[in-house]
Amino acid sequence: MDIQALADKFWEEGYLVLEDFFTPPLMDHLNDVSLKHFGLNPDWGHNDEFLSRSATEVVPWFPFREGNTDFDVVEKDLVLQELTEAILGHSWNKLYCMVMFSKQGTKGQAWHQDCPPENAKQFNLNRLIYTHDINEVSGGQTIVMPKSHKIGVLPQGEPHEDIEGQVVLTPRKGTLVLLHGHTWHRVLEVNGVYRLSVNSRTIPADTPENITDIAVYRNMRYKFSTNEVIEERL
Ligand SMILES: O=C(O)CCC(=O)C(=O)O
Ligand SMILES: [Fe+2]
Repeated sequence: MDIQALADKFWEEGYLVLEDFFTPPLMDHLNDVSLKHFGLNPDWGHNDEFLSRSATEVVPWFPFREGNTDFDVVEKDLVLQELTEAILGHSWNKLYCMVMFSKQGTKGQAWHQDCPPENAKQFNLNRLIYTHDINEVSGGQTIVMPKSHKIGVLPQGEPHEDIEGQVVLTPRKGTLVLLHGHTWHRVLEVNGVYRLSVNSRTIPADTPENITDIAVYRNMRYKFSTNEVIEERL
């Protein structure tokens, strides 16, 4: 694996897809651990205003904060560490590991940027791991807008409409997707019994740890720590 070539591709496109990065038994284990935590009908982690305004239906879980160490193998993967360093440079930091669950029939996630794009040097790097197949049948495909990490702010508009040039990702079990936090992205409606993804987030040196506190949607900027819309974008 030519790590530098992969890092260059990431910086060109704003995302990178690596299939079969993790083994099926590890993915089955992490899928089981996650389902044990969530069940199939967990309560929403967000308040009603966020759920209706953001058109985003996902329940987060931060396993390390509860002393669960099953996801440690992912964070300790040496190739993943090397790739992260090639992309972010020296002294990058872990941010947190978040497992995301969506119920059958839910909307997925509307177009967003994980953090404000005004300062190109300050961003989060999503390291997304898929513990089960995501495809046309299951729904819940991840959609990205190539090169949008270099454009700036996501345009105002409909939360879930197609944007010309978007790319639909269908990550299989074991796929790693690296995604720049300024890259415009969304998740389609979930048809399968559930949808899970794991995100081991990291940041470059000198990036504030609350970098993902404010997310940008097409209709608003939302601050999670205070549960408020801090900017209307209608
Ligand atoms: O679950 C996914 O495929 C992407 C979720 C997402 O938007 C994120 O982790 O920032
Ligand atoms: Fe996101």
